[in-house]
Amino acid sequence: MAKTALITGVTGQDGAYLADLLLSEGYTVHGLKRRSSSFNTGRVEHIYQDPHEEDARFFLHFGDMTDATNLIRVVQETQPDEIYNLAAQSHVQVSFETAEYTANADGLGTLRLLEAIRLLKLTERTRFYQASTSELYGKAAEVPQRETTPFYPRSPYATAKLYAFWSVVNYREAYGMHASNGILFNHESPVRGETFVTRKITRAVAAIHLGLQDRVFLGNLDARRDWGHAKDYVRGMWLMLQQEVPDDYVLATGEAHTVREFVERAFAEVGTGIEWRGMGIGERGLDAATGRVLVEVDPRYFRPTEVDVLLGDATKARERLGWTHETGFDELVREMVASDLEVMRRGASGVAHLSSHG
Ligand code: NDP
Ligand code: GDR
Repeated sequence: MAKTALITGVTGQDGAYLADLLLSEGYTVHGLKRRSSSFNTGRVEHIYQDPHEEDARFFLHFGDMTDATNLIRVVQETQPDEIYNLAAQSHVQVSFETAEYTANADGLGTLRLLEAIRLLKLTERTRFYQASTSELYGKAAEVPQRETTPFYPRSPYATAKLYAFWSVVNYREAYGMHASNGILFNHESPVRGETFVTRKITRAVAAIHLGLQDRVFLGNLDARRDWGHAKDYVRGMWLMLQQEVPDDYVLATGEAHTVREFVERAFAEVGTGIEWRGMGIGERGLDAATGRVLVEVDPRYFRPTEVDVLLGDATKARERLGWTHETGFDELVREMVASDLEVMRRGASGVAHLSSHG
């Protein structure tokens, strides 16, 4: 029998890649989408099917993680074999401005879904994946971080996700639910949200190269992240729910780079070398050939508390799930820059709205 999955956050980066994967595995896929005054289904447009079509296997439902009755109804209607809880206010810096909302959507939202499964007596049937995060490690006690590394969250986003993480563990232990946490390190793609640092950089590189933008303003250039490709990571999510026993797993590449290195690598894709001048707030990145300023540090992108180094050890996932990443750092940057160049050349991405503050 073909399986049915419910994906919250289906309109986001990971939701779109996961929906693709599950449809290719023969699933019927239901996705939760928010009502928005503007179009927000661009990432899943290529798989959208008219629900009236007889062979339709992809369906969208309006919903919100802050609305328990809505979540209960959608779970009841769809009776999923698997729920992937990817919906979240996922921007760390924004969470400092919207702390209560982030706690509600990311923390309590997860609890609402777990409760929906319990109330609808689906604990035996429905497997649950929680989008946990390397941000839980925050000011980490060890490098690299693995499943046993203690958590030390450094933002309202991370504290909300901490609540969600432990709710999942508790429902697993209390009710025997097949509920797993994927502790995923940063993963990116050409459809990464435009205000996360990688996509902000690759869009800026494309726009600067095409003469559409002057320079890009960034925050902490010294932060180190373990960046992988979203396509690889959604496969790991799926593998977690195919295991007999639920558990928590780190997914990571095992390689970390600074934001500064990401900038250099991305500009190298368009043949531009970067020379750094100054330090801290005054630091600037110059075109090595012309001396033109292309990168400036703007303290408004500094966070009240920063996560300095994230580097993951995915040994457990490799040994138990057979998971490993396929796309390396250079390939990831190349794909993102190439995609942004193409999108901007086609003029398809609201180039008129581009601002150097991204
Ligand atoms: P995105 O920000 O791209 O997508 C988030 C999704 O959640 C969007 O579909 C968004 O809808 C939806 N959403 C936000 N708030 C609500 C709400 N209140 N109710 C319903 N839906 C909501 O994130 P990613 O795809 O990058 O990440 C997926 C998940 O994985 C998130 O939970 C994130 O925190 C987590 N994560 C991500 C990592 C990464 O590096 N990408 C690493 C580790 C964890 P809309 O499109 O309308 O905004
Ligand atoms: P992160 O991703 O906070 O790791 O969370 P982000 O790309 O926002 O930041 C990464 C690092 O880059 C530094 N930085 C900047 N960040 C942004 N957004 N904009 C800038 O201009 C800028 N300049 C420097 C940041 O300070 C930070 O150190 C992502 C999200 O997807 C989360 O949902 C997820 O849980 C974690 O990854 C793992």
